[in-house]
Amino acid sequence: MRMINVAAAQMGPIQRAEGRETVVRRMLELMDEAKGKGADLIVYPELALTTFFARWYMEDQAEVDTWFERQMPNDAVRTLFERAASHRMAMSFGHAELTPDGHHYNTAILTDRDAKIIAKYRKVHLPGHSEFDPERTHQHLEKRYFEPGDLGFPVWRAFGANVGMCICNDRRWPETYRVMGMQSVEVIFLGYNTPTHLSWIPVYDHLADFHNHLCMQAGAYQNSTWVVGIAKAGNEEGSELLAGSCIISPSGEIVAQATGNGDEVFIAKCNLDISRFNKEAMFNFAQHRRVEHYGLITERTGAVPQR
Ligand code: CDT
Repeated sequence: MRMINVAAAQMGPIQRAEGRETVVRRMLELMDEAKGKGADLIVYPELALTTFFARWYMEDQAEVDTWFERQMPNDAVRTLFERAASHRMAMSFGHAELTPDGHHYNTAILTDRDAKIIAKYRKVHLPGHSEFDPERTHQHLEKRYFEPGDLGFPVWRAFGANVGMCICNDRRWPETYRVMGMQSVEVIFLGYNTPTHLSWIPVYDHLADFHNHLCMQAGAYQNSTWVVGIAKAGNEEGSELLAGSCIISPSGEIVAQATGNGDEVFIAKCNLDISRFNKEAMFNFAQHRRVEHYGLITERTGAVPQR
């Protein structure tokens, strides 16, 4: 049986003035706790090293760039990599990436059990807007500060499994999971920073938790894969972020879940072999997909109403 003990490391809020060193200390505590629970791998949220800076409008690019990592690993996270290697624990976390040739991405990495980076994903579906919006109590300027990821949705062979990653808003799009499903993905790691109140369209605020689980559970079931969804949660700079971190089995069921909205580790023993059940039955793609009818999905971006 192919088993992997996955630790979900939900993080509480990170305030703007909180330096990376302080945050890394929190991440180390979570990692040590995960080690005590027997974890093989730990998953942290999107933009795990800083506050969700896209809520602030900034015009000075030099200031914006202070939120980005120019190298990974770097001095600020060195201890995290060292501790992971000494625990023989793989890890995944999100950070803002500034490449040597000046590109800005919302990125997640995956390391092996020697803390060597073996996979990198760059967020494809960037939500929000690119200019200051006076209607909003908090901005959501991901389209201003990041470029859409240029790596697609790869699936890597690691830990005896087919592993994929995506980030936050990606989880709301069925295409995200299906492209990985087409590569026989068995476990997906994803971190999120989700404001519970969207001031410009508050109509679904009360359903934030439901929608979070709905899309991840559907993605897991329809592609017969484990999904590990990890929040940065709680009140960050006056913006309330959703909690609800969870580990979802290929059946679509939540098998482990955070209990609060702060720093918290919980674990699930994920049997990768059960992802075969529906890969060979209900969602046996080779037998049942009808690609001749799916063309519009890649031909069109926006919906065109019928006349
Ligand atoms: N970080 C992120 O992608 N958050 C989005 C909220 C978008 S509201 C403009 C999410 O889908 O959770």
